[in-house]
Amino acid sequence: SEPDLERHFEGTIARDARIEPRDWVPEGYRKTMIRQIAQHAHSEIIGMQPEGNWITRAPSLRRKAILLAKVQDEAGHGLYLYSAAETLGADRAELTEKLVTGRQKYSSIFNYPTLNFADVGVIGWLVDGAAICNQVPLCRSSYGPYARAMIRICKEESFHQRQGYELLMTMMKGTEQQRRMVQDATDRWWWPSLMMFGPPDADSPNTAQSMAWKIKRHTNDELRQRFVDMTVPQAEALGVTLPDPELRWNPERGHYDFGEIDWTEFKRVLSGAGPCNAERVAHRRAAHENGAWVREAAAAHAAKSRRGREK
Ligand code: FAQ
Repeated sequence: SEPDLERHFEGTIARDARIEPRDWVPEGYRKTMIRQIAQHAHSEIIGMQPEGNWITRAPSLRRKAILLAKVQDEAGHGLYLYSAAETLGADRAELTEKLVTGRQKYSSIFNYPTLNFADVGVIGWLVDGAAICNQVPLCRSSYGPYARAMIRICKEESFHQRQGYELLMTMMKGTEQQRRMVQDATDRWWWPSLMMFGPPDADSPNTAQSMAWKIKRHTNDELRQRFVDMTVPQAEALGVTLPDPELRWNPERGHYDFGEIDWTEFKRVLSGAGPCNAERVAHRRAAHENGAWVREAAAAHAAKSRRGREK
């Protein structure tokens, strides 16, 4: 009966055990989980574009091989996240339809352009760094298929972060112009990276419920602070300046203080008016349409094999 199912669900959450696809879940939990997983999957897929832009122009075979591997990993992450959403009853074709018609979100960060090759390094360092910070706690998320997907994704994200940092270290040991490129890319990506963690806790409509359901383990502001604290020493080791005059260690709090984030910019990007929103969605839509024949052929092949087996 419904109260029994509800008690079982609440008990599973309280015991810190995982919810599995066979388990009954309240409709709100299902909706929230599908929303977060779908947005996450879309982010991985759209996130292939900014760096994909540099594959044909990587400065060496080594850099090209690394970048290809990274972008392919992102496709893989998107695919198993879509599979995780399917275990909750979502339809993958529908999720893609929602993405290409602008009805479902993906991370704000991927609406910024990649202007030079240092951007590839800075995306690895800051964007993947922020992603790891946000996603390591999600390995303990209450929904089993999502939590397990996160374990492998985080392992690959740490490779991505390392490749970015190593690329930047190399550039910083290079010419004056290369050092300027790294500083310029850092200046452009720092604030958008902080926005990846979502709105401040006071303006985050989903946090309280997602924490109660143990989907999220920390609030947006907690994770943002953790990221700042982790990144400042890395910037020092690299020899770049983070573009925030208010950034300083606060011994009383035991954390770095930092300046106010431009939330109007964040809202603008979320509303679709960021520098690359239209381009990213149009590119994804074109790729989806151009791939229609592959889906049709795969479906025809599957139907034919099924008929063969039934004979
Ligand atoms: N961009 O109430 P909250 C990657 C939305 S990493 C766009 O705080 P919530 C790896 C939010 O969804 C990036 N939308 O929401 C990679 C909600 O929308 P609604 C992907 C944002 O869910 C690296 C509304 O605002 N990572 O892809 C953003 O509790 C390099 C209100 O916000 C994940 O998705 C934003 N930045 O917390 C790939 C991680 N922030 O209600 C390629 C999993 C918030 O209208 C290259 N997701 N919104 O549907 C999460 O941890 C959470 O969903 C948060 C947001 C923390 C993102």
